[in-house]
Amino acid sequence: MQDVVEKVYEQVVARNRGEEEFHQAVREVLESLDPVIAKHPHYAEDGLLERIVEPERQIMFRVPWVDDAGQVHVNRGFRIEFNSALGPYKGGLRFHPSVNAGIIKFLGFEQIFKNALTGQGIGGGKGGSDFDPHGRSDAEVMRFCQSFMTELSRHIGPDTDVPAGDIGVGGREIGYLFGQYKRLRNSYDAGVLTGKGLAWGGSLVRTEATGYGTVLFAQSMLATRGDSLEGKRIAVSGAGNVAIYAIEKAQQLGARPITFSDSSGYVVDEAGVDLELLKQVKEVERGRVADYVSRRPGARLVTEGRPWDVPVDVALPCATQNELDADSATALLRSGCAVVAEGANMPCTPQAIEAFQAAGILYAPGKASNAGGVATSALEMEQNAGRTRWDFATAEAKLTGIMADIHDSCVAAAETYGRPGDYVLGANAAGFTQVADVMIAHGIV
Ligand code: NDP
Ligand code: 2IT
Repeated sequence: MQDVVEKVYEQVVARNRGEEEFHQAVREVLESLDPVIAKHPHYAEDGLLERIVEPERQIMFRVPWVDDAGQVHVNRGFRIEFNSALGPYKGGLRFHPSVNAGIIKFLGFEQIFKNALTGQGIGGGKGGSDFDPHGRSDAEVMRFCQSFMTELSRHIGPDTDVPAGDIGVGGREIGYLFGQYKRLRNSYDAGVLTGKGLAWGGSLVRTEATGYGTVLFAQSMLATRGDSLEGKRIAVSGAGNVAIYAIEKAQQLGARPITFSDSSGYVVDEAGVDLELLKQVKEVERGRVADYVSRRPGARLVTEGRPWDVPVDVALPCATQNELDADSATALLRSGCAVVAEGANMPCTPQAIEAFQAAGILYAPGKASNAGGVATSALEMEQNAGRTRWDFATAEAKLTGIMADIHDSCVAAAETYGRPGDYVLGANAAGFTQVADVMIAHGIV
């Protein structure tokens, strides 16, 4: 990295001790900025880099709640309002025991550039809690969400900060959160949360959007090499919202996804994933991947290793950060995998990304390839503001157009800065310059 950029990185590490995921996300963006700063030195003036790596506001709060047995639990809640240059803070809430300030900060930082790439006027934020919804009753999840929103409601609003789902937060949780917000504010501000139910302000296609968008991005990358997903074998990780709808869109485009996973292991189904069964097990029953295998002849459960050990043409990591390391990358490359598109946020380690780029395969960073989810959240906000509701085809056509535009702006930026085909540089440079130009216009704030 250039001296000026390296200094900013060192400051981030010194100021945010022990927050490795945040350091990792910042380093990836700053490294990409070398050619941008070299061409446009004004981006390193007036403390712009120092300002962009510092959240505008960080909120941390106690979340007390009572379980079904009457025992009191105390979790920690977070909301990082990272950057509002382009619009209200926007980004999901993650409920997972691993959540801490560094993880929420890395997610909030990535969200700034991802949201800029969508072109929809949304700033970057993220939140969550170390609460673990697994094994909790609906009543426990409801009481937790009500306690969480009791504090969060002071900080959010349709023009201020608009949370949505992420790991552990889906339609059920957004419902409980919205119910409590409405009660506290005595106001039906539908636009305060996205990922809502269809009967109370939600948008068609929001459920499918992240997974669909990731696969559409992979298809666009393949098209640059005159190829398509038709007939390709795909490894998917995760078995949640993003993974399920990545599998659905891949099947619609004629590909054959053969794996999915959760924290108990991964499933290999050489005949191709039975999507109806997977939805039944995961969305309806909230079960484990073993419940799929017990009902699907020919499928096997592997409890050691990762889906990346299975020979495939395309890999779609859709579970969590740093789930695909250098060894996994080597295994994928050895088996001939030629496309990696991230459905999750930062699932590939820096060493894995280096291996993919050195091999010259198509690799898309999550801030570009998984932007369809937040883009469709912005479409939900647009429908809420207009008190209107689009049909599935209209919403899906808009998502498809946005993903194509994101792909094309990554390609164009990579060319502008001298590394054609480098989607990491393309996404970071295109996202950064949009935010930076507006921050300059707004003055030193
Ligand atoms: P879900 O909670 O619906 O599903 C998460 C899946 O990943 C589950 O199968 C879960 O297994 C698995 N998983 C999560 N953490 C771990 C872990 N530490 N180790 C092993 N497996 C794990 O979440 P989503 O599908 O919504 O999110 C998946 C990824 O996509 C995340 O990185 C998220 O940030 C990203 N993303 C999500 C968007 C959205 O719209 N929902 C938008 C853009 C990105 P288990 O149940 O066993 O924990
Ligand atoms: O990481 C993400 O982009 C999300 N979890 C979705 C955020 C949103 O506001 O829809």
